[in-house]
Amino acid sequence: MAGILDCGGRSLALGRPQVMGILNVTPDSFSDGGRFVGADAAIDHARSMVADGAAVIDVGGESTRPGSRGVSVEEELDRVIPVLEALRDEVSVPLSVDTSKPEVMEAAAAAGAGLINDVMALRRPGALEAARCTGLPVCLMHMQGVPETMQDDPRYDSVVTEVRDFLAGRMADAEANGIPRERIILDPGFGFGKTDPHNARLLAGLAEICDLGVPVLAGLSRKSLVGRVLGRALPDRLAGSVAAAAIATWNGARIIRAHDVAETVDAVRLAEYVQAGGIEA
Ligand code: 9MG
Repeated sequence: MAGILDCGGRSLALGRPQVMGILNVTPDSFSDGGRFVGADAAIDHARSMVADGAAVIDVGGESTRPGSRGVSVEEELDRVIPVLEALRDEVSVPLSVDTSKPEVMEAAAAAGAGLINDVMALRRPGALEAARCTGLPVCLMHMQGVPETMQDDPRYDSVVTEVRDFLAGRMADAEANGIPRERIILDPGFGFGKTDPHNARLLAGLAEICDLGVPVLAGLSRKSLVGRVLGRALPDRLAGSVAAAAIATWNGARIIRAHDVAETVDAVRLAEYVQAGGIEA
């Protein structure tokens, strides 16, 4: 299992669980759409997430919330590239780019991204090749269907087994295409083509995904699972998101993707401490 992940020359220390701060530069993301679209607002927010303990910042220019439609390559480039270029001089932690498009992967790497976060797990034509050429680590996420329709009627016979097998297959494909295992992160994709019971089973069974032997990323922050189970509207999902982060950490996740970084870092550190039997990291 990874100790230090080389993110284009910046280190992500995965010897302990870390928090990835979410920076959506989209006008329509599900929980913070439009708030950080301008480069100045994005930089301020990234700086404050790093001060709160984020070990990596994930910059996304296309919403992947249920029901959302994609944007063009040009639109996505216009949103993320200026922000990455500005951020690389403003924060010292690795920058991740949340994209499925090969053109954006390559341009983002040139603009300072050190990690590719692909919710399509490099399934788009040209994505495997683009990711390999950047030499950057990649997060491969599971999704059943596409964002526009993925929540219509997701079905599995055995969700944990199917998600694990899919991720193992994508990892094998990446390795066969020149992306070494040491550069791979896996993610079960909470909320991406899954009902609440599917998400619950995946969270409880996360250790089976971790058994694939590479770091696992979990993203549950402010998601509908939290909202529906607890009966909470978007502004009131902090406590549920933090609880989900603690459970994911306890079950082996090494990177927690979160909006509310300070609170999530507390939850992750507490889970880590208890798991280590009360020994400080
Ligand atoms: C972009 N994005 C939204 N939710 C996500 C999740 O759960 N994991 C990853 N890797 N990316 C996500």
